[in-house]
Amino acid sequence: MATYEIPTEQWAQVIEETGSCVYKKIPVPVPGPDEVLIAVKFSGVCHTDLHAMNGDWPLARKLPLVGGHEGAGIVVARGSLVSDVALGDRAGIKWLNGSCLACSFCRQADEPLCAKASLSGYTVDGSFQQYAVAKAAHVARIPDGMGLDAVAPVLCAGITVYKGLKESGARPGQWVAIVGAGGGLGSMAIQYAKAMGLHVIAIDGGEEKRESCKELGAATYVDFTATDDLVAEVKAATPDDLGPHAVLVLAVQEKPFQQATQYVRSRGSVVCIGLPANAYLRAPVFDTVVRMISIKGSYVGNRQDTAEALDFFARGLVRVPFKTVGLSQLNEVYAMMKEGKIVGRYVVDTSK
Ligand code: 8ID
Ligand code: ZN
Ligand code: ZN
Repeated sequence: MATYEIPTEQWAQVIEETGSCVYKKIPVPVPGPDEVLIAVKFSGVCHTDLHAMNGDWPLARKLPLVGGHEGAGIVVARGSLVSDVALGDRAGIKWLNGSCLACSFCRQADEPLCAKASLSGYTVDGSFQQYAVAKAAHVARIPDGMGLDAVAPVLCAGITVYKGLKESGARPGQWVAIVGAGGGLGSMAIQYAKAMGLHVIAIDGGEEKRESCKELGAATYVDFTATDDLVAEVKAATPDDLGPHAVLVLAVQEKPFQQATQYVRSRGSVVCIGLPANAYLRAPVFDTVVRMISIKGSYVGNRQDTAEALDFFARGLVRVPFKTVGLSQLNEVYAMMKEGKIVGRYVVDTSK
C-alpha cells in the first residue's frame, strides 16, 4: 500500500460568516477510526454550496464551515477500523458524508433520511480544501480511467438526477421535462435521461443554454424567458400534446414548481429536487386528484445509486460539460451562479 506525507496546513475556502467565504490556510483534519482522509484534487461547485453560504435553508449548519460536496481525490490516510478502502484508492466526498447505518432508514438503504446523517460542506467540513475527511462506508469509489476533474460533478449532480429519474417512474420511450436543464444538475439530467431511453424536453433560459441542451441530447428546448405560454409549449413538445410523463424540477425559483403540475401528463409525476429559499408548492387539489398526479421530493441518493451513477459515467454514457478554475477563485463562480450564467458545472482545482 502506498504511503503519503501529509502536511499540517492546507489551503481552504472558509465561510466564517453567512454570505461570504475566505481563501486561507487551515489545519489538515485528522480522520477518526472509521474515517478516511482524501487529498481532494478537484471539486465541483453545486448551487447547494451557495445556499449553504447564504444560510438559505431552515436547517442548521456549522460555522466556520468549509463548503463543497463534489470532491474527487485520492485516499491518503485512514482510521484504524477501516479495512475496505486502501491508501492510494480514488475516492469521492459526496453530500452524505456519513450516516448511522443502524436506523430503520439506513437499514433499508434510505441513508439520506437518517436523522444522524452528516452532510459535507454543511454540518461537517467539505471538499473546498486540499484534504477532507469522510466516513469510509460512505465515500464514493471512483473507478480507474476517468479524470478526477470530469468525474467530480457526478458526486452530487449526477447521483441526484439519476436517483430523481428513478423516483419519477418514467420508463424507456416516455417523455421527461427537465426544468433548469442548462445548469449543473440539468446538464447531467439530460444525459442520464437519454441513456435511460427517455425523450427530453429541456427548459431553461437563453440561447447559450439552448445550444448546450440540444448538444447534450434534448429533443426540444423551451426558453422560459421567451415564451408567452410555457405550459402550452411544453405540452406541445410531446407527440400527442398531452405533456411529459415526468418532470424533474431543478430550478432555483418557486414558479416552475407550480407550472410543472400544470403541464405534466395525467398520471404523471413531478419530482422536486431544486431547493429555492422560502419556496412553497402550490397545486390545485381538483386537478391533482382527477388527473392522478404525483408530486414528490427526491434527495441525493444512497450508496448503490452512487455506484450506479458512476458506472454510467465509466461506460461513457454521460459526460459533464465543465470549466475549471482555481479553488482561490470560488467567489467568482458564486457570482456567476447567482446570476444563472453558468452553463454546466464549474470545477475548482485545489492546487491553485
Ligand atoms: O438532493 C437534492 N434534492 C439536491 C441535490 C443537489 C442540488 C438539490 N440540489 C438543488 C440545489 O441546491 C439547487 O437549489 O438543486 C438546485 C439546482 O442546483 P444546480 O444545478 O447546481 O444549480 P445551477 O447550476 O445554478 O442551475 C439552475 C438552473 O435553473 C435555471 C437556471 O437558469 C439554471 O440554469 N432556472 C431558474 I434559476 N429558473 C428557471 C425557470 N423558471 C430555470 N429554468 C427553467 N425555468
Ligand atoms: Zn450538490
Ligand atoms: Zn441512520
